[in-house]
Amino acid sequence: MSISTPELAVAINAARSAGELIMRFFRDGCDFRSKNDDPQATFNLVTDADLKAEYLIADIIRRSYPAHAVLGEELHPGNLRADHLWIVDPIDGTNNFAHQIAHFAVSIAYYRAGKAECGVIYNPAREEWYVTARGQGAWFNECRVQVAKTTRLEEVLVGLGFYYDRGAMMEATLAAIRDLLRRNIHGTRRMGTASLDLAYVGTGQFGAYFEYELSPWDFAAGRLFVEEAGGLVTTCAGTPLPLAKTGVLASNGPLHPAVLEVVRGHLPAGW
Ligand code: LIP
Repeated sequence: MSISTPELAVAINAARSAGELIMRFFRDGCDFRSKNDDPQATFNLVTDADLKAEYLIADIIRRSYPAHAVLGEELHPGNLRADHLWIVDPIDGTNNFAHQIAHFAVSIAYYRAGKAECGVIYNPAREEWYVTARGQGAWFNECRVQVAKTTRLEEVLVGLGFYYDRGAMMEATLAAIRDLLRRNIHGTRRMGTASLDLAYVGTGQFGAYFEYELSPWDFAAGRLFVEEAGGLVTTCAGTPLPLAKTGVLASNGPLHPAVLEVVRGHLPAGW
């Protein structure tokens, strides 16, 4: 790898170890269950692999940085205002994983004083590493990458995601898809893994990506990857991205205004 920081080395080691554990579950098949208490929203899934992987990642981080805070999707409440904060999604794309679709990732990011310093997004099913560090660029499997160069929506794919609601958020997303398709984009892609969607903006495979509601562990590493690849990441309202549950809009930069006009235009009321 042509970039390195002490924290990035720990993140890569933790991602590799978690990936080995996750792939054992993936090959053997893994029971899943709904996270939601709401019987109507049974599609927010979790597996034993998520839980064991998050324990393993946190343990590896704490062996090097015992005083640092860890925020993890499944088990670690973490303090978003901690000076040294690790943000972990042990399996981003759990629904894909649970249904034996090999498109999921371990996402680990390190933040210092509220700023992203480094991150790794690792798809163990395909041995794909998306690695970044502040000021050191965005790298895909040892190759430095950059966002798409085009200024025209008619030349790109746009990634997107659906939050777990089946109400206003879903309707807003469907309306935004319709308007983007009417602008003659090459197509939309709902791949089911936000961190990899953001990585695809960084590599130029997507011109843009949006989702009206994500958690910090979904985007903590991917936002830095996009920015280090020369792109732009904001909320779906076009404001600076907070480290909180929020909508996310990422692009190569030149396409941001056009995609923002569509996405912001359909923002659910009150979001
Ligand atoms: C998922 C994201 C996806 C989003 C899902 C879910 P998880 O993360 O990667 O983009 O649409 O609602 O948030 O829950 O699989 O870690």
